Amino acid sequence: MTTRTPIKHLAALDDGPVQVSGWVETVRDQKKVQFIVLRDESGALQLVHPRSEDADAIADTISALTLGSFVTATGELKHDERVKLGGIEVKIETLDLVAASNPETPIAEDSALDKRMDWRFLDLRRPEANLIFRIQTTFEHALRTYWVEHDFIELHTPKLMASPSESRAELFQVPYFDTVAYLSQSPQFFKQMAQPAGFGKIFEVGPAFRADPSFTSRHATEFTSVDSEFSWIDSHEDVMKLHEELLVAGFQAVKDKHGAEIEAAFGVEVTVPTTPFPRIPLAEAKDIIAKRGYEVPRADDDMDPEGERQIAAYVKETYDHEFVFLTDYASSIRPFYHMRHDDDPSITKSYDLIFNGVEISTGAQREHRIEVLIEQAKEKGLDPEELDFYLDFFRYGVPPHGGFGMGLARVLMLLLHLTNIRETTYLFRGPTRLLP
Ligand code: AMO
Repeated sequence: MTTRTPIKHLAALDDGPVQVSGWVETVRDQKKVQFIVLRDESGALQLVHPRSEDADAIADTISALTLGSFVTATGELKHDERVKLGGIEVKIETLDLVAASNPETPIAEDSALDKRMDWRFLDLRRPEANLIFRIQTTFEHALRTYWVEHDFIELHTPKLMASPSESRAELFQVPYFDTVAYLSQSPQFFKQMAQPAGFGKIFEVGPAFRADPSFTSRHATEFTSVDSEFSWIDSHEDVMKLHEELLVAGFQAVKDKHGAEIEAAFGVEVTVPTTPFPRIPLAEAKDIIAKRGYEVPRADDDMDPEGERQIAAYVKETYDHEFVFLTDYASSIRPFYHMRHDDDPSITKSYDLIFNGVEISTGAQREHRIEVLIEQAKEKGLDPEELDFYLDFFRYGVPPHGGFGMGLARVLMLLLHLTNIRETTYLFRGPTRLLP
């Protein structure tokens, strides 16, 4: 039984004997005295060893230490304001080399991102990387707490499917006994199925797969999708309300718990967004950015990444807000399951949520009237027979409902002003990355 104390708890202890474990970050091997900076998951600590004139086994161990090795030390904790690292140090009494590291460290602080990804387990030893996943834990926990307190049920929908879940584009196909299966691109159909199942309000945080061959800073072939879906809505406005309340809960928790650390590590002040977030119909957003001199260079009615940055800049200047809901996307560019406006079927009751200039989410009210749904599927060139299992949900009655899907790594990237979701994904998956 070990009596190891996490490093961050040492400062609160009185001077006296302690045991610590972690990996060796640096060694200063001087003639009279040796220093080790030891790091664990909670912080860093200076260990000190004054060399003895006689045979000195501890000194020999320290001299032979390779950086990154895991060690356990016991010794005397001493508070001393002169110690730069937290005002404490531990004078070594015993030192055990528990697991030695290869002497050559394959990455350095300035290594290229891709190289760091090759050695992700070493890259993640950086305290900022460790912090990112603490923030993610806090954020997800706050969202879950919100959902649970509001009577949502957590689901885990299957990721092996008999049909595409979003579209034939970006679809992974896998051999499945005598047939083929597809990897789920989104829990879309199954989160909707929870409505005729009578669950009322559900959420899921789970993997989604897209066979997207592009190398951008915000696309992965596997990502964590944060999804929610609920019944008895009047319009997509209700979905946006839930969405913004969840984000406020998540950001508040992150700010409360990590605000100071985030400022120190990333130079970013976390802003808890005010509600309601600005909402701008897409057509209006395009007019606004056109007036700012940017015409979206697309043949269809969609927005592009530069347009998203432009409208975000406008919203920041005008409303001092980091978020904007772009609403009412054209039916021509939205999936068949999005509900269209009664008075103008050329636009959908849908939105994209933009955070600091990048899309983090899509949401909508869904079409729940079976005849309309079939018509819309046909119009999109889909075969209703292939969708029959999904259409069946609606043949037995489904109340008005809606929901959203949100990319977790994108939220973290934008929250911390990082430039790539590879930094905020534990193990990134892309077209040329399946390792580690
Ligand atoms: P959409 O396809 O817009 O909508 O995806 C929702 C959100 O998921 C994230 N995302 C991705 N993140 C990383 N890499 C990718 N390749 C990737 N693709 C998407 C984005 C995006 O905003 N079923 C709908 C959601 C719904 O209507 O409920 C859907 O999947 O942050």
